[in-house]
Amino acid sequence: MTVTQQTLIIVKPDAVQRALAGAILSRFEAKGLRLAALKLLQIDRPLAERHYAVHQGKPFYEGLVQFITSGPVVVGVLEGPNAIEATRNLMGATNPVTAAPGSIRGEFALEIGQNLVHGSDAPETAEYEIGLYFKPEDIVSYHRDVDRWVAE
Ligand code: DAT
Ligand code: MG
Repeated sequence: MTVTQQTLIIVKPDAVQRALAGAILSRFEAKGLRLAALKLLQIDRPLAERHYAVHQGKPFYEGLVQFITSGPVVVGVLEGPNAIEATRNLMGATNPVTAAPGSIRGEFALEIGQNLVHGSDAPETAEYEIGLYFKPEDIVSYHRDVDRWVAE
């Protein structure tokens, strides 16, 4: 079933440092998803802890927080039909070694700790994560003329 959704993406510090931010955003745009919000910032520790709260206590948690706070990121909201699952599929599996060729992680990354991109994994997660980075008035929900050529 097609349902219009919003999802949060983060172009992670490794992607910004490797000058892949534009290429990664392009993939989502080319898929047909709309950017509904976008900004560059450096995530601080309290924000990282809120973002990755579900992973607290896992062996990789500390490294994950260190990594996501290590440099600027580009954070955005994508909107469109089935945006959450479409974004996750474009990202590829969490471990880039097994991520499908053609996916962002499959094409551009090699290590789970530096896997370039984040995308919300469910509607509730998306709502929570969007709220961490954007005020309601920062999000611009709109339609483009081309949208009717992407989804009926
Ligand atoms: P995803 O980013 O695909 O949603 P996740 O939510 O399970 O994956 O984990 C969040 C991030 O934590 C992931 O992008 C990279 C890191 N991570 C997950 N599992 C890991 C592991 N086993 N070792 C090291 N880092 C890991
Ligand atoms: Mg996740």
